Parts: sequence; structure tokens; C-alpha cells
Amino acid sequence: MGLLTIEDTGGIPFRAYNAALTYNSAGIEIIEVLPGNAPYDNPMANATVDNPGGQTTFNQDVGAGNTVLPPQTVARLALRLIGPATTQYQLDIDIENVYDAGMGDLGNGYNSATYLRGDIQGDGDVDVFDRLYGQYYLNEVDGFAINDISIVNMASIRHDGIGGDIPSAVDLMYISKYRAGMTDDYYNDW
Ligand SMILES: [Ca+2]
Repeated sequence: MGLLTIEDTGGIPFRAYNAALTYNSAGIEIIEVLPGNAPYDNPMANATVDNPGGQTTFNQDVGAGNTVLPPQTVARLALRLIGPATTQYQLDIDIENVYDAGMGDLGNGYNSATYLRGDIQGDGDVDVFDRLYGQYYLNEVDGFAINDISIVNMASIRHDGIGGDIPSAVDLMYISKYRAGMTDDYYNDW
């Protein structure tokens, strides 16, 4: 799950935006575009999820007279990693337009996130420390929090079905199995 937040418009309230995600579909799959915070709670009405094409677009206009001052979360992204443990994939997030009360375009913003399936620690590889960090998180050791790990890298190790992926002890077990050569690079049992 990733938050999509419009951070700054130079102090100008906005009423609408367009966003585009681009990604390599060998490694990243958008499951669903989910609501941001009200009134930006319906990005899915105009969402087009084209995973084979590696592009997802969505937008929302909250209507005349309805503006919000950033920072404002406008969507949440349910995504999963489908690539191997050996390849990093980048999600490019482009807020193409942000419109003020009079529908004047305030310009765009650009952001990216890099993922590696299984790299819970977030240092670019999959090793024993990733399992350790995952255990700290599941056991809430010393206040270990979601911000201390890559939750997408963790939850995507084993897929949990259409409801989206949940980080669990099963994901951690498959790090060990992968490291021991008991799975392929996609965490599938041989
Ligand atoms: Ca790692």
C-alpha cells in the first residue's frame, strides 16, 4: 500500500488533479486504486489500470467551490511485486496536473519509488537481515514500525489473493527457503 499525497502547491488550494503511474509490468502490478482522504475519496471513478501496458491513470475533481490546501492524500495504491528477488523495479509517480479553484493548472510533480521483492530492510538485496527486520516488525520489537521497513517488499513475497497482500510470518519463512535454495527467484517452491 502506498499513499499518494499532493505535498505543495505554493500555498494554493486545489480542486482537481491528474495522476499517472508508469512501471515495468514484469515487476509491479497495481491491484487497485483506493480512496485518499475526503473530499479526495473517489480516484477510482476515473481510474484506468493497464498492468500489461505498465500504466495506471486516475484523477478527481471535487467540484466548484470545493478546494483543499496541501498536503492532501488523494489516493492509496494497492500494489504488489511480481518480479524476482534479484531485480529492482521502479514505480514512477507523475502528478501531471493540479488545478486551482478556477481550473488553472498549477503544474506538476514527479516522484518515484524503487522496490525489490523480499528486501524488507531496504538495502538492495535479500538476505538474513530481511527476515530479521520482518520479525522485528511482526513482534513490534522496540517500537519497530511500518516506516522502518519496506512493507511492500515484505508483503509481496508470497501473494495472498485478490484482497491484496498482508505481511506475515509466511513471507518471512519464504525468505529462508529462498536463501536455502528451496524456491526459485520468485519464491515459488521448486
Ligand atoms: Ca535486504
